[in-house]
Order: sequence, then structure tokens, then C-alpha cells
Amino acid sequence: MRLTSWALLALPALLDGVAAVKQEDFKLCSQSSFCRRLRSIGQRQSAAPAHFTSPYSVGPPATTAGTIDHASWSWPVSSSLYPEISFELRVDILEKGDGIARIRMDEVNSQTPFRRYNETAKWALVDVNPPLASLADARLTSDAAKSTITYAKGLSIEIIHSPLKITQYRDGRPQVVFNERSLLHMEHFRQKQVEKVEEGASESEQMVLQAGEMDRSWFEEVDAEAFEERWKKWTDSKPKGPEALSIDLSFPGVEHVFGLPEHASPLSLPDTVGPNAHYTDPYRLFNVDIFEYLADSPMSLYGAIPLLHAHSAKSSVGVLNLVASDTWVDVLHDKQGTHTHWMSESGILDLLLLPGPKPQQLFEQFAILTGPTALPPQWSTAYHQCRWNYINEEDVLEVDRRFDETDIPLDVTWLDVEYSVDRRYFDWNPSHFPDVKRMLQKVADKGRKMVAIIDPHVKRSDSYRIYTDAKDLDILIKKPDGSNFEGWCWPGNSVWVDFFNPKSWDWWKKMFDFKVWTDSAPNLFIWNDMNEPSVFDGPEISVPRDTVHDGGWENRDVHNINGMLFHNATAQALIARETPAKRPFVLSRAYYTGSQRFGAIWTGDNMGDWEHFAGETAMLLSNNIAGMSFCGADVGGFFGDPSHEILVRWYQAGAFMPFFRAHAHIDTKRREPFLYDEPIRGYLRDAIRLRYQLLPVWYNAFHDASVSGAPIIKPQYAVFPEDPAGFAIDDQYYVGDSGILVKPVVVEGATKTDVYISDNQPYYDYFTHRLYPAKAKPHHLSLDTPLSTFPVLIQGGSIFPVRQRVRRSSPLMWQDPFTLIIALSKQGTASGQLYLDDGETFGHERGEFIWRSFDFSSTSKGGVLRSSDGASDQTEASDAVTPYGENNLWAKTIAHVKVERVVVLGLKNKPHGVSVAGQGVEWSWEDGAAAGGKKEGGSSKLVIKNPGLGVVESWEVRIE
Ligand code: NBV
Repeated sequence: MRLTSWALLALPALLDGVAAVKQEDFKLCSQSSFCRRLRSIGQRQSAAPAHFTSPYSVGPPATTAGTIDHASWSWPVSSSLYPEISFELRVDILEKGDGIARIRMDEVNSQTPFRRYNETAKWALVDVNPPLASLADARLTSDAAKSTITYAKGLSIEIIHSPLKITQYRDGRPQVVFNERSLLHMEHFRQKQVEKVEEGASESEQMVLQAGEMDRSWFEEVDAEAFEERWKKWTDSKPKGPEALSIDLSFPGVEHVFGLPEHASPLSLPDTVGPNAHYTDPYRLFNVDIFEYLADSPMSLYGAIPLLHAHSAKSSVGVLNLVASDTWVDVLHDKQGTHTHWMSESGILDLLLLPGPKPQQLFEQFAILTGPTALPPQWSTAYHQCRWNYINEEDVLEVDRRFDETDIPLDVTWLDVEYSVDRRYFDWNPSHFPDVKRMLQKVADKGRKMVAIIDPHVKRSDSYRIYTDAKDLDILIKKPDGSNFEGWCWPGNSVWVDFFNPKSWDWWKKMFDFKVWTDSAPNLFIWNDMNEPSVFDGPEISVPRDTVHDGGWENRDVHNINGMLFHNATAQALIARETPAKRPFVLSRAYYTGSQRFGAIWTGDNMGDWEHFAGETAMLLSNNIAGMSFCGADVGGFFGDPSHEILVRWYQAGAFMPFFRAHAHIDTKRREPFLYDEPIRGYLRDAIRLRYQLLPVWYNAFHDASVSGAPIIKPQYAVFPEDPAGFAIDDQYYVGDSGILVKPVVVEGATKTDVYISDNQPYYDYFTHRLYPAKAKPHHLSLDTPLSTFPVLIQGGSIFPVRQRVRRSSPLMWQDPFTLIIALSKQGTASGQLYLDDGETFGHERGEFIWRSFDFSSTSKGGVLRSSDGASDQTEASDAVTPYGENNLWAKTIAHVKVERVVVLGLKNKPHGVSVAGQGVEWSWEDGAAAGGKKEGGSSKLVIKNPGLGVVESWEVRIE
């Protein structure tokens, strides 16, 4: 490994060579005092379940609490272990989202000066206090033993008062149970000496206690580190003392739980405890900069979304645990269902129960709470070429030129840290980039963009304006003593802006103003790396937990939100730099619940090997179901020099990742696709061109995500929620609602690949149009996968638009004609859509878009294809979009754009004629198998040529 001198200075992790993650840089649960304490509660419970009773109980609902006429009720909570401490439980039923329930609990009337962190919702939710259902829609009944809330569509919540247990039912069936295993424990604030009094009983004395004799030791074992924790060379001062929160959530009858990104683990989360434990540690949610992460591990990565889907063939529910501190989650499956134990270092309980009852509603409900994916600029859905680093202007323009020369499309070229002087981001190295604007203009001339990196660490140098400004504005993250926190990162000694501080927001916007950042242009966009944040000499490569943010909150409380605020601030700055505003593009490495509102993320520093490559699909699917759908993985792998075979396979997979970017470490060999000889170059080109042909499909999917929160790529359980055999499948997926089913080939030397088919519909090979007939039972197809190809199938019943002509960048294709691909169902029907707008402004929010619905119905003679307005189909998650009408300038601008070709696969009989508005149009026919038949083979194919159909208009094509 080659190390540059600055890298030697800056990055201790690099000194370790390329071996693997330094696991010892990150804590195990057993090395973290709160996790140790809380996990042992779970262990004691499973050792003696019959004796284990929750000490928490609630009194009758408070009559004065809550809003008078809305569905919000509160109960006083006490713990028999600490009768002197008071808590409050509040349950709300929300107005939107088919009966989302919110359960909150906090300590009240604390005798200490401390508060638990209660602002996670402020950053994660679009509305910190989502509107409540009215009392006409939700009712509370209560007696001494329990309170029951009945609300939307057969849903109810039962609160057993003592010991406290909360169950959400649908139609009388329990869906999720809170505190079923009595693991609820909210550590109250206390003085240090109180702890000492409790340090009496030895471990053996504690464990012989019988039911009803449980004492504090069952919940709070002696912990010398509760008030101050040492780990390696660091001391965490813990000024508030212990304040951890343990809760358990059980899902009766559920065999699969999904979510909790980001982990390199299967989509259906395996056990972390019990006889079938696949991992020994719980899944951890704590944003970290992890170097060469393991391919199969519950360890923390760069992002954290505390959302879980619990799914069975009967129903799905979701839980969103709004906590931003270090959180670990144990998972256990048994005969009763799935049990989860959530352990967080700090924060209140703020739990949202998403009622489902199917995955599709979970996506909508999550989007109602946290916002859907922002519709990105269209070009950002095309191909991105990155490398650490394109070193100077010549290098950038040469890469750009060689893409053209080899006929490979490209939209974006990226610049990593080396573009800057001394890692002072914004400041271009003048000897390498003497005329930035000239370079950007040359790139822009081809319709292309650039992205430059801006990391959150700020070089501590009085000659760097970002530092002096931020210091003068007093917006830096602080040490516990109030001085500015300093740490070591790329630029050497660095400080970090506290983006929780509102003063930082306007200032950050100014930094991107074209008058301030003069070496910038409208086609330059931004990459925010290292925003966990990464601090090379900090505990777990991050800021110490006792550093302080705006409002006096410790990093411990807000850790997982931090990166999202930087991402948001940069996105807002890009929006502010132009009038009228353009959509921003910002790639972030760290993320949290709600980051989908601000831009894309990627899965960080993966290895260029088969094992890591194979794991990416599940990681991307997990992000997608948790709302973070604009995501991708470094194509080719960040570390290492991939073989030709893995590179080709990675490009094929990358062409079907929502974010499609090749990237490589500075020490790897160059691997731009044009560098290879045929046939490799051709395979890489084919993959990229395929992405360009399918850009309309991707834009449809992004649009759906931006309206309803639907994942851009959908795992099998989300598409077929009633087929249990598909629930654990995480190596194939559907693209939006296009009906395109993809399975990346991730096995070395694979010449055949199996694809699982759930439904009783025919499937068609996208490339060859081979037809695989419908089968009554779920089954596997075995497809040939020489290096030149991979499984891309079309589900019968689908219509999707493609653009056959590929140009050197996607904006140049904006007025090219479309081809509609129609793959008939066995009933001879199909449907689909086309969403189009200008791809870069916010005009779509004012109705400047077209959204067509296509529908193919079969007739006795053939069939009819109709194009109609699709804009009327709005969902609750979107409030900005209005149907288009007279003033829709965009529709006028593209009125000349046509559907130049319609391909119908699977028709039964050769037609006699094809007509539009009574006029015959040109067509051709190939015999082959029909959609409804049993014969496998080439599909029948009708190609309608130049039917003269405007994309904007409503029309009918009749096949007779
Ligand atoms: O900025 C350099 C790299 C970047 O290329 C990569 O994509 C990030 O994940 N960055 C991490 C910093 C450190 C890498 C060892």
C-alpha cells in the first residue's frame, strides 16, 4: 500500500494496511457500560422469565392532561423500585397514516438539574407534533386494570396498568407488544452517592430473589462506570450520570423483521441472542467511520435508522424508535414470534407504531412522519464517475473526453479531497486547478456536472475563512468546559461546526453563494463525507460523547442526527445559491431518519471482493425500506483492484442501484471503463447504456418515492407480502412499480443464476424477450448468465417507457422520443406510467410536469392501449404536487416529444391492423409464445412504428 506523507500523519487506521476492520476501534456491547447494564436485564429475564415482573405501572389516565378534543392521553407512571421517582406516559393517535400511534414516556419532576434529550422528533419528523386524530375517531375507555383506545380500521391499543404492558391489536389480533418481557427500564437521573448505597448485594445474593422480591439489582447492576467511563485512552465524563433506556417490543406470530439500517447483514435480521444467534452482539446504531467493514456483521456503520418492519403473511407493522443516541437492538425469534430489545444510552421514549397492515402502507406511513425522498435532479440518477482523486484540470477533461471517445455516457465527474489546498475545502489547489470556471464550463458544455467534496472537519488555521468565521460566530462543537473541541482529521488539527446551532445555517448558505465561492458554478454539486463525524484521534473515530452542541445537549444525545444536519445545511445552501432555485444534489455518508429529504447516501468504504459485493444488495434494500432510497455502493469496490469479472458484474449491478457511481481508493489502479479492452469495455459500456435507456423507469421510481415514500428498489416481501417463501430473499428486487425484476450476479464464475418468481404471471427476459410462462406455484427460473448478461426480467402486466437512443449525457436526451415496452399478463392486460418534468427546478411543485398512465386492455380481436392523465392519483404523503393544467409550461415545452415505438410482448394472435384515431399505422410482427400460454420460448412481438403519439396527450392505439 502506498501512503502519502499526509496520510501517514493523518490516519492511524491506514497504518494498519488493507487487512480488515480494526474491530477493536469500536466497542462491543460488553465494552459499553450502558449496553452491558441493559443487556444483562434481558439475560436475567430469559434466565427466569416466570419470576421476572416489570416494576412499572400506571395510574388511571390523567383527566386534566392531554388536549381536550384530540386523541392524546397521559398516565402517571411509577416504578416499584423507585417509588420516589415519577414518570409520565402519553399515547397519541395521529390524524394521518391510517392510525399511527405515538407512545412517549419521560421522567417528570426530576430533583436534578438534568433533562432527557427530547428533540429527536424535531429533526427526524416533518412535523414535530403531527396533527392528532379527533375524539370522533379515537376513544378511550378505562377501568382500574386497563385502559383501551379504539381507533381507525379495527385498531386498538390496550394498556394494562400493572405491571405496565401495552399491546396494539388489529381486529383483535395482537400486532406489537410493548414490555411483554418486562425489559422496560428508564434510568432516572440521580446523584452519584445514591449509587454507592446500592452497591451492597453481591451478584449471587441478587439472583436468588424470588418473584415479588425483585429488587433494584434485577434492573441496575453495580456499575463502576455509570458516572465516568474509560475506554482505551479516553474518559467519558458523563456529567448527567446514567440515563439509559431499555424497552422490549414483541411481534406475535412474526417470523421476519427487516430494517435498522445501516448494517452489513441480511435483510431479514438474524438472531443476536438465544439458541440460533447468528451474531453475538446486538445490531448497533451509532454512526461511525468504519474502515474496511466486515461483510456480515451487526456492527455500526455510517448511518442509523431506528425503524423496524415486522412482517408475516397476515400483516405488517412498523416501529420507529425516535432515539438518536448509541442504540443496540437484540433480536430473538421463537415459536411465539419475534422479540426485540432496544437499549439506548440516553433520550426519552418516543415510539411511533406504524399500523400497516401491508408493507406498502408502512412506506406511506413512514413518509407521512419523516417525509418522502426528495425528487432529485434527473441527471443525478444517471452515471457518476468518481475516484480519489482526479488530480487536475487535464485529468478531469481527459476522463471526460475518453468517455465520449469510447461512446460511454457520463453525467458527473467527482473530485475527492485532493482538489483542495491542505484539505481546506472550498479552496481549490491553484497549481492543479488554475481556472476552475473554465473547467466547469467545458464540462457543462456537454450537459455534464461535477461534484466536489466538502467535509465537515475545518482546518484550524487563522488563514482559513471557514475557520475564522465559524470561530467568530461561536458555532463550533464545544468541549464540556466550554472551549472549542479540537481533533485530528484530514487537514491536521481541526474543529467541527455545530450544525445544531441555527446561527450556522445562514452562514453556511453564504459560503456557497456564487459571489462568495467564486470558484464555483451552477453545475458544481457537493459531497459531504466524514460527517458521522469522523475524528481520527477520537473515541470510536468520532467526537467524544461529552462534547456539547447547541442547547447544551451532549453529542451522546444527538450523535446519530449530527451528519443529517450537515447534509441538510449543504442542500439548503445549494437551493439558496440560484434564483429560481434548482434542486440540490448532495451525497452524504452519515444519515439518520429523515435524511431522505436532503439527498443521497452511499454505503461507504466497501472492499472490492465478491463477499462485500454480494452483501450490497441487502444493504441497499434495507435502506430502501427505511425511506433512504436514493442510495448506492461504490461500484468496483472502494478498496482493492477488482478483477475484470467482478468489475463487469459490479457495473451490471450498479446500473440497477438507485445511485450509480464508480469510486476507488487513491491507492487502487485506475479503472475507468474506457481503460479496458474488448470485450470487457463493451460489457461495461452495455451496463451504463442500459442505465441510460432505462432512465425514464428510474425517474418514475424516484417520482413515486417522492410522492408516496415507496422504495425505489423493492424487496420480494414488499411486492409479494403474502408469499412467505420470498420473505428472506434479499438478492433480487423490483425497480419501482415498473415490473422490472433484477438479480445481480454476485458469484464468481457463475454461468447460471436462479431467480425466484412469486406470482402466477408470465415473465419476459428484458434482453432476449424470451417468455417464461405463468405457473400456479412460486418457482425458480434458472437463467444463463455468461459475463455478457445477467437476469433482468419483466413481470407480465407491466408497461414502462425507455429511451433507445443514448447520448453522451442524460440532459441531452430530454426531447428524445420514447419507446413503450408492454409485457402482457396472462390475462392479456398491462399498465404503467411516465412521469416527466424539467429535471432540475422546483417547477414540478407548481404543476410543471406530465404524469401519464398507460393501460392495455385486451379485446376479442387484440387490445387497446390508452394514455390518460395519471396526476389525479395523489397520496397522503405528498402535499406539494398539484395536477397540471393550462399553465403547465413544461407540458408545452415537450409537446413535440413523441412515443416513436410501442413493443407488445405476449399477444396471442397476429393482428390484422393497428390504428390511432382511425388511421392505420406501421407495424411488424414476430411469431412466438403468448402471455397466457404454457409454452416457454421467444415471446410473440408486435412492434408499432412511429404511431405519432405525443407524450403529453391522451390517446388510444387499437390493435385488431
Ligand atoms: O475522501 C477520501 C475518502 C473517500 O474517497 C471515501 O469515499 C470516503 O468514504 N474518505 C472516505 C476518507 C478516508 C478514506 C480512507
